[in-house]
Amino acid sequence: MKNILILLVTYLISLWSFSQNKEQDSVKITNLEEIILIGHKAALYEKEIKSLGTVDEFLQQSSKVDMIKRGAYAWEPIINNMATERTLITIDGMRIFGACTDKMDPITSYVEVTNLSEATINSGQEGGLFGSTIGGSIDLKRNKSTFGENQWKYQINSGFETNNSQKIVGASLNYRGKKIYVDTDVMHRNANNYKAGNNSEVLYSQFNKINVSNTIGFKYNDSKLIETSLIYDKATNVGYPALTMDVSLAKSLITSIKYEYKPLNSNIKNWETKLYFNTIEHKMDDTTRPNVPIHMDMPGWSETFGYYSKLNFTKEKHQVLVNLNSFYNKSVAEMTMYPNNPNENIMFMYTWPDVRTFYNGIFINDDFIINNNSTLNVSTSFGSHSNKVASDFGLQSMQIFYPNMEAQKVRFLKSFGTKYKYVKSAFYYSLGMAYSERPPSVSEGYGFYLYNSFDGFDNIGNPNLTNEKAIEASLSFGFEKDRFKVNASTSYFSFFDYIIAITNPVLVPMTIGANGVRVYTALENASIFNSSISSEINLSNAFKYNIQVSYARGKDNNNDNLPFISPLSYTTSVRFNKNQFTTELSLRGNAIQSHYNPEYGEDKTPSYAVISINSGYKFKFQTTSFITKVGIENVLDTYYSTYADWKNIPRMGRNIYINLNISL
Ligand SMILES: [Cu+2]
Repeated sequence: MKNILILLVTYLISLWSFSQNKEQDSVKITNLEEIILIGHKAALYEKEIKSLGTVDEFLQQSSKVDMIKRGAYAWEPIINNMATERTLITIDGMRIFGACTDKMDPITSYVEVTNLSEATINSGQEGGLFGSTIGGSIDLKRNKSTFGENQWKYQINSGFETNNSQKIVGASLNYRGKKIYVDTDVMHRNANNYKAGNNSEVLYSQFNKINVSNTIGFKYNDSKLIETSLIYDKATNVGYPALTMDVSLAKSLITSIKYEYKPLNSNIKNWETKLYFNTIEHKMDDTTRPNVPIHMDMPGWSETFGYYSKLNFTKEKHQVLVNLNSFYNKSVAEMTMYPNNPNENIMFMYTWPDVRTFYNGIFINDDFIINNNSTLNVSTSFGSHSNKVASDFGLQSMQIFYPNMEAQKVRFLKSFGTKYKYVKSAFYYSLGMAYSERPPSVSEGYGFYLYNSFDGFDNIGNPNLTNEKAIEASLSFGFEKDRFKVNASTSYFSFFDYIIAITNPVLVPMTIGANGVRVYTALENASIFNSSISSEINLSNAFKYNIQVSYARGKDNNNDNLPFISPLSYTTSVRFNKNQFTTELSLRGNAIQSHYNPEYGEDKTPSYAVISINSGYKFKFQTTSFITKVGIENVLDTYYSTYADWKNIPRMGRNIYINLNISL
C-alpha cells in the first residue's frame, strides 16, 4: 500500500509539472499497446519466427505474455503473470468462453495463424475495452483483404516438424474487388507424441486439428461496409500428457456480422458495430489411458451471443473511443462416473451447473494531447454482470454447501485508469495508475468438484465471492537513437479480495486419490510485481542484437508466494539480414524458480537454457513468391521444464522444422 501511495504522489507531481509546459501541439499519440504480427504477415516483415508456428508461439514473443503448458497443444496464455480468470482474450472484439472445466481450451486454441494478422496486447486495466480484466488483454485480429482492383490470390502453406512428425497443410484463397472481398482459408495440423530432450517420448501428447475460416466484406458506398466472418475449428484426439484425461473432441463455430461506418472529412473516424455468436463443444476422454481408477465422461458446452458498438472520434485535442458491449453466455459441464463394480450406481453431476452470464458495459477512453511532448490518457468502464444457475439439479447440488444460495447474483463492475506519456527527442517515459475489478469466473463461482491435478485438490466454487479488485501502478521508460533502442517497464498490482482456492479440511474429495477439497475464497490482499527490460542494437546494417529480460514476484496475504509467477527469464538473439536472406541464433532461458509455493503444487524448477537457430529465404519466380523458413529448436536436445509447465511436464527436445508458403 505504501508503495502505491509513493507512486501516486510521484505521478501527480509529474503530471502537474509537465502540464505547466504549454506549447503548440504536434505530438502524435503513441499507443502503449504492443502489437505482434502473426503468420504470413510476420513472415513478410522478416520476423524471425517460423511462419507456421502456432498462435501460442507467436504470442510468447511478448515480454508480458507466457504460456501454461499441459502438453503440446492449446497452451493457456498468462498476461503479467495472471492466467485466464484475470485476463481477457478476444477475437476481433468477440467474447468467447472455453467449454472445459480444466482449462484445456483457451480461446487461442480455436484459431489458426492463417486466420490472423496480428495480436494487440494491452497491459492491465487498459485492456478493458471489451469487458473487465485485471491483468490485461489480447485481441486477436483477423486477416482480411482490402478493396481494390480485381485480383485473385492463392496461397499454399505447408510445414513439417521432425520432433513430433507434425504435418501442416493449408491453402487460402483471396479475392478482392472494388466492392467486395472474400478471404477463405483451410489449415490442417497433425502431430504424434513429441520427444523431450534425450529422446524420451512424452506419451499422450499427440494432436489433430482442422480449421476453416471465411471473411466476406461488402462496401455499398465509400464510407459504409458490411463484413461477415466465420471460423470453424475442430480438434480431435488431443493428448494432454500433464493431465489425467485427454480430449476426443474440441469444436468451435465462431460467427459474426459487422457494420462499419467510416465517414470522410468528419470528426467521426470510425464507428463499428458487430453482432456475434459462437458455440463450443468439448469432450474429455480417459479411455485411451491405462489403469483409470474410475471411468468418467466429462463433456462441456459454451455458447455466447454478444454485440459491441465502438465509436472513435476526435474533438480538438481529444481522441475519444466509446465502446458499448454486451454478451450472454451459457456454460454447462457434466461429469458421469462409471464405477468398475457394475452393482454400483452410475454417478452424474453438473460440474458447471448451466450458468448463464449476462454482461452489459461501457468503456470510454480519451487520449488528450497536452502539448508537443506529452499526452494524457484517461479510461473508464462500467458494467453490470449477472450470473444465473439455470439447472435446478445444479443449484440444489451447490446448495449443499450454500443453503441460502439464490439462483441469480447481480454485480457491478467498474474500472478507472490514467496514464501520462512524455516524449522528448530520443527519450520517453510513461506513468500510469489504475483501478480495476473482475467477477469470479464460472469455475470460481459455481464449479462443483473440479479436480486440479496440479495441487491434487477437488475445487468447489463460491457464489458469495465479491468482486476481485486491484490497484495498478505502471512505469515505463525508454530511449531510441540511431542504432540503439532500450525500454524498461514495470507494473505493480495490489489486489483486494484476491480469489484463490483454500483447503477446507472438513470436506471429503470426490476424486479418487485427491489430497482434499479446496473452496474458492477471497484473500484480503495479494500483490504481483512485473518488470522487463529489452534492448535492440543494430551492430551494422546486416547484424542486429536483441535482449529481453523479465522478472516477477507474486505474494499472498501471508507474504507467501503466489503460484505460476515467472522467475528471472531471458531471451537473446543475434540476427543477420541481407537481401532476401535472414538467419538468427537465439538463447532462451530461466533462472532457478526459487519463489515457488508447495501449497499450490509447485516445486523448485531448475534453471534451463536452450539454443535455437533459424533462417529464412524469400524469393520470387515469375509471379510466384516463396517464403521458406528452416530452423532447429533446442539444438542441444536439452531435457527441461519451466515454472509454467503443468506438473513439470518436459518441453520438446530437438526439433527441426521447415515451413513453406507459396503465393500465386
Ligand atoms: Cu477438458
